[in-house]
Order: sequence, then structure tokens, then C-alpha cells
Amino acid sequence: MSTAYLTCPLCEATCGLAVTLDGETVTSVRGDDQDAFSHGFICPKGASLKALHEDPDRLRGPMVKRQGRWEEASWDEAFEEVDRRLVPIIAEHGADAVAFYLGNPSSHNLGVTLYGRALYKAVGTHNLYTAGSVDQLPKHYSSGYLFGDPLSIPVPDLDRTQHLLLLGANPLVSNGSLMTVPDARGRLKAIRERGGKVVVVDPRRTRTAEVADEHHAIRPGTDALLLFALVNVILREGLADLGRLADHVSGLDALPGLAAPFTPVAVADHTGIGATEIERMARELATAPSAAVYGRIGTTTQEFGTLASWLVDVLNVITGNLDRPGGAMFPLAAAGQANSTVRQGSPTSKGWRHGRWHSRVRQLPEVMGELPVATLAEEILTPGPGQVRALVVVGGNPCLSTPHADRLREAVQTLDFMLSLDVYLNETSEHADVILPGPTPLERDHFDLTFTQLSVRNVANWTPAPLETDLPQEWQTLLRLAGIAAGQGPRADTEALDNLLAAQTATRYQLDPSVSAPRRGPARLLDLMLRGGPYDLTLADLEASPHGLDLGPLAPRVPAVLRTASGTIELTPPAITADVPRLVAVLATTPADGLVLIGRRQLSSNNSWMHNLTPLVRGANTCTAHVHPDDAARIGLRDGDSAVVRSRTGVVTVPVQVTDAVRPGVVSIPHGWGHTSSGARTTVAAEHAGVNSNVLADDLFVDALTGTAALNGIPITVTPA
Ligand SMILES: Nc1nc2c(c(=O)[nH]1)N[C@H]1C(S)=C(S)[C@@H](COP(=O)(O)OP(=O)(O)OC[C@H]3O[C@@H](n4cnc5c(=O)[nH]c(N)nc54)[C@H](O)[C@@H]3O)O[C@H]1N2
Ligand SMILES: Nc1nc2c(c(=O)[nH]1)N[C@H]1C(S)=C(S)[C@@H](COP(=O)(O)OP(=O)(O)OC[C@H]3O[C@@H](n4cnc5c(=O)[nH]c(N)nc54)[C@H](O)[C@@H]3O)O[C@H]1N2
Ligand code: SF4
Ligand SMILES: [Mo]
Repeated sequence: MSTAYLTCPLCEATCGLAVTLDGETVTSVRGDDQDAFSHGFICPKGASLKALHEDPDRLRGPMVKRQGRWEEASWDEAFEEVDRRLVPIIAEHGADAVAFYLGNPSSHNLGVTLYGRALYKAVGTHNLYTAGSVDQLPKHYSSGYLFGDPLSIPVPDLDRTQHLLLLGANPLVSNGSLMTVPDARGRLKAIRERGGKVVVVDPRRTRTAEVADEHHAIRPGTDALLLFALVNVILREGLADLGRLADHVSGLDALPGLAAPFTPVAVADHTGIGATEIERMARELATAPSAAVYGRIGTTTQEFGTLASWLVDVLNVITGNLDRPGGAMFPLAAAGQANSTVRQGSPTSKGWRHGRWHSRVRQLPEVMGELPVATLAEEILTPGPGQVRALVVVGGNPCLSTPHADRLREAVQTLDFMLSLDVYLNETSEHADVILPGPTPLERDHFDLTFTQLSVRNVANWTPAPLETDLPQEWQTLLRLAGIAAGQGPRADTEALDNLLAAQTATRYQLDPSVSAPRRGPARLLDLMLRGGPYDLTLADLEASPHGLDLGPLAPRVPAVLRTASGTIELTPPAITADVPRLVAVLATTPADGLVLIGRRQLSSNNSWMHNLTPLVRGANTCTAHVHPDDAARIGLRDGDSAVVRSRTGVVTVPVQVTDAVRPGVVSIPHGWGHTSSGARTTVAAEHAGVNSNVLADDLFVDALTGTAALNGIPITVTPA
């Protein structure tokens, strides 16, 4: 018997887990009480790592489709097939004919995070799509313009704040996002125990709302109106106080004019929140000893996602809470954070820009090097130069996860070639020609490069793979694919490619790559990044701390963290304020009284996957439509009935749960379900199929600035089945 300690890579909370092994058999998975950050916290998904590892449906070798039938193949055969099929497409139609979709698990996988780039750079396509454009892209955009780096995202200093205004987030269920926080429940409870206040704005009375002091059931898609009204009150009543930030902010002069139309009275009907309530919220926020405003997916994946994301930080700035303890702060990660590399010399000072290229069909702008996935189907289906003819999906299930899902499912079936890197044969990979699986979280090294940059406390934790595997690591697979894309054939010298990447990383930090000898792969790159990072750590230091290193509470970082051209926080950049007139126009309309669809997350679910694990699909984790009793009565629906839900793009029939947890006029269906395809090989998920809510999400309904899908606030009609 032995115990291995690992950082759970399934969501952003980065919990430390203790895995007990009997030889190669997992006997238990528990929260690691000694973990420097999570102190024993675990959720049902973390506990199911054993079930994931042992799932008989999980792919254990490459699959190649020949004459429409799946065949098991050797790795060499699979790479030869990719070489034979993909390279001619690039040669004949150019790099843009190949699109990538990088799904959510790619950002939770160290190997993919560090080596995925090598592959898509080797292809050289402009058609890069990620889960970001069904998620947080508006926050990157607003941070890029405000602070000069799209990854400089302020996170609530949860352990010290006295007032938390939380919009469109349900961390008690999601376990936090753009806010790395194990045990959100405990930390929110602690705010109240120390006399602070938690205010939740959400169309649903969520678990988080239930533990808060106050809940405002906002009308979906109107957060920007509410936030602007809070700004309006704070400015009008002279409550703005930038404190230490005063010397580091520009563009403040333009703010009163921009906020002027958005009085509490003007937005009350649209938001569904009364004017006096809004005034009180503004005063309490501005006068709290410390406060943090935090918005998450309910505020980003909606019609005014970027304006809402921007206004969250405008409020943090004008209340003097940005970059101060108890406010919204910039983490200082141990490795890989562009805004914290200390040996890089002075800030680049060029500022950040989007729109360096545009999508071919709809002319949507690039943001952070990617295009919005809401346009992927038409890029595949629309003939002409630059048409997408091949798709590489890395850890994603876009046929379930992205808007107008039925159209994308049809589109991928017209491709000349499709490759999936996935651990399952599911609703997306079933349409691939080749599937290359990777090892499970118990079989790979891990360090949370992405989410330590968003952490409410600075921590560093390295997990060596607890178990061995016959599968190649995904970084090795990605290097072999990069070799193919670079024209070196299916047997490229991946060792040389890895050495090249290490040399590039070392140069970035002004190090000699040999300091990390004899390490290879992600361990070597990480060691270099740690050495070049702000704490002067090495990987050996982390190896000596199996429960992780606590690097202390968040500390102020302005102005050093800023990378804007002016060196200040640019509070009202034209690239953002250009969208304000669209919001002003809303004020002149009467709020529509039809039903709108929003989503919801479930504790034992993880986007479109993990539904094949028996421990997670038992119980109340089911795909139902939540409908308010008033709406149910009007439509003629009773609890347990089936309803037909229609939008511009599609229709689903779904069981109804009548509940006053949703506000009237709002219907909620969780995403990621709809495991109905006979082409998939997920036996358990098929028994709990549910419906795909993204059949209803509209690919034309997007945040204007970033093209991010508006997955919330979708107009629908509901009738009894
Ligand atoms: N309507 C609606 N739609 C949504 C959302 C919503 O709120 N509402 N949320 C959106 C958000 S925030 C996100 S992030 C996306 C997520 O959607 P996707 O980006 O599609 O990600 P997942 O559904 O998490 O899919 C994960 C895929 O990765 C595979 N996988 C798991 N682990 C690994 C691994 O280690 N390696 C590889 N190669 N593959 C692996 C799984 O088998 C699965 O096929 O969904 C979005 N879609
Ligand atoms: N258990 C579990 N955990 C997860 C995931 C999962 O699928 N399951 N997915 C992970 C991923 S990829 C992400 S991105 C994070 C997301 O993390 P969160 O953002 O915390 O996710 P949600 O629980 O979807 O919370 C979003 C909330 O926004 C509300 N909402 C919808 N529309 C609006 C609106 O217009 N305005 C406001 N104010 N609220 C609105 C919804 O009712 C919902 O409660 O969760 C991660 N964690
Ligand atoms: S909260 Fe997230 S990181 Fe923690 S155990 Fe659950 S899935 Fe893993
Ligand atoms: Mo996400």
C-alpha cells in the first residue's frame, strides 16, 4: 500500500488529493488534509478519479476509422494515417484549411498547455478556436485593454474581503472559476462570520445565493445595465475614491458621461431590480471597509459580456478596491505568468490589441489569437478560399458544448479529415477519422500552470504521475503531430523538438537550458519557468513539498503589473466603450416579456463529460428544465411533464422541474448533456442521456466585441409535449 498526493486537474479549484494505491490498483481517493491550499476539501468529481481511471469505455489505444468503421490501430499506424490525410490538405489548401478546437480539459493538462502550441504553430493556421469563446473571452478582452495583458485578471481576495458582490457565478457548485478557490463554501461562510457581506446577483436562487446575505434575481443579460447603474450612483453621490490607485488610472474623466444614462430608475425595469435597491447596493459596496466585485460565466456568456466584464473592474477601481487586500487583486504565480516574469526586463509597453485578423465568413475579430467558435460551422460549410477542411480537436466536445450544436455536428461530417485527441469516443470524436487518447490524471505529471495565475492565494504544487502507463504522454503525441505538420513525417525526432522548446523557454528567462538537465518534457519546461519566476523556485523544491508550497496571501502589484502603452490602468478604452451605445439603446426599449433560456452547472457533472462514471450520474444530477410555477401554470405544465423548448436554431423535448428557484420568465437547462448518439461509445452516459441545450443556443447571438456566444438569455418558447 502507498499514498500518492496529487493536484486534482478536473476543475479550477486545484484541490490536493490523497490517492491510496495497492500496487497499481487505486483503493481510495480522499481530500489531502495536509494540502497547503485545500486542507482536505474534495468534491464528488475529484473522488471519481478512480472510476475515470477504471472506466472500461475509456480509450486505451488509437482508433482509426476505415470505410466508416472504427479499427484499433498501433500508434505508428495512427500517426501514418494523420500524415497521409492531413499533410496534403495543408499542401493543397494552405494552413487556414486546418482548424483547431482546444477544449476545456486542455487548459487543465500541463502537457497540452505547454505543447499544444507547438502543434498549432507548426500548422500556422488562423483558425484557432477554444472553449474560451463559450466562456471567459470577454474577461480577457477587458483585462487586455484595462491592464495591458489579457491574463491579468483580478480575483477577489476572498479570505480578507468584507464585501463580496458576485454576479453570474455559483462557486458552491462550480467550485470557482477565474478564481482558483478550493472550498468556496467555507471561504464565503468566513466572510459572513467576520462581519462581512455576500451579495449574489443571479436569475436563479443558487446554492451560493442560499448562503449569501442577499440575492437579486436579475433578468438575464442585463448585468451591464445594473453595473453601470452602480457606477452611476457611486459617481453621482461622490462615493468614488481611488485611493492609492489615483496616480495609476487614466480615462476616469470619460466615465461620468458614459454612466450618465444608466440611472437606477432607467435600468430598474430591464434588470428587474428596484431603483432603491440598486442605490443601496452601490452605497454598501462603496463604503465597505474592503470589497470585491466578481462576475463569472453568467456575465461573460451573454449579449453584453465584455461590457459587464469591464464594469466589474471599473467598480473595483472607483471604489479603491482594485489591488488592495480584501479587494480584487492580481495573483503572483510561481511559473509561466507573463505579467510576473522578473528576468524579462522592462514591460513591453506596446499595449494589447485584438482584431489582428478576422474570421473569413462573418468577419469576427481575433481575440488572443483565437476566433469565436460560434462561427466554426460556417467556416466549414462555406466554400471558397480559406474554407476549413480539416479539424483537430484537443480535449473538447464542441458538438455538445458550442452554440447551434446541430449545425456544427452536420458541418464536421463534411470535413475531409478530422482528428480528435480524446479519452472517449463521444459525440464529437465519433466524427473523427483518427482518435488519439491520452493518459488519465493518475498517469501524468501535473502542475496547474493556468489556474495558479488566478488563485486567491499564491501556491505552487507539483504532482508526479502516481501510476505508469503504456500510453504515450499527450505532450509526446503533440510533438509527433507537430513533426507531421512541419513536414517531417510521422517519425519526426521529437527529442529534438522538445530540446528546441526547452531552448526557447530558457532564452525567455535568460537561463541556460542545461540547468534543468536531465529533465525532459513538461518537467523540464516547468523547472525553467519556476527558475525564471518570481519566487526563484526549482522543480526540486516542489518535489520536496508533496502537499504544495504556500507562497502567501495576494499582495499589491500595481503599477509593476501593468502592461498598457500608458503604463496606467486605462479605464475607458475606446475598444470597450465603443459598445456602450448598443447598451444605451436597450434603455429605450420595453423589456421583452417572452421566456429566455439560461444554463446551470451541476455538482457532479463536468461540462460535457464525466457522465459515463456511475458514481456521478446517480442522484439528482439530471438534465431537466427548471420552470417557475407562474410560467408553468400559464403554459399548462406540471412537475415531471415533458416540455418542447424551441429557439431560432432548434428544438428539444425535456422533462420539467417546476421550481421558484428560477425567476419568472426564465427557464434553465444545464449544458453538456444529450448523449443520444449511437455513434458514441459511452455506455453509462447513454443511459442518462439528457438533451443538448446547445441545440437551442444561437450561433448568431454573441457578445458584440469578442464574438463570445451568448449562452444565457436566449429567447425561447415552451409548450407541453
Ligand atoms: N449552453 C452552455 N454551453 C456551454 C457552457 C454553458 O455554460 N452553457 N459552458 C461552456 C464552457 S465554460 C466550457 S469551458 C465548455 C466546455 O466544453 P468543451 O470545451 O467541449 O470541454 P468538455 O465538455 O469539458 O469536454 C471535454 C472533452 O475532453 C475530453 N478529455 C477529458 N480529459 C482529457 C484529457 O486529459 N485529454 C484529452 N485529450 N481529452 C480529455 C473528454 O472526454 C471530453 O470529450 O462548454 C461551454 N458550453
Ligand atoms: N460541477 C461543475 N463544476 C464546474 C463545471 C461543471 O460543468 N460542473 N464547469 C467548469 C467551467 S468550464 C466553468 S467555466 C466554471 C463556471 O463557473 P461559474 O461561472 O460559477 O458557473 P455556473 O455554476 O454556471 O454559474 C453561472 C451562474 O450564472 C447564472 N446566470 C445565467 N445568466 C445570467 C445572467 O444573465 N446574469 C447573471 N448575473 N447570472 C446569470 C446562472 O444561473 C448560474 O448560476 O465552472 C467550472 N466548474
Ligand atoms: S473541486 Fe475541482 S479540483 Fe477540487 S476535487 Fe472537485 S473537481 Fe477536483
Ligand atoms: Mo469553462
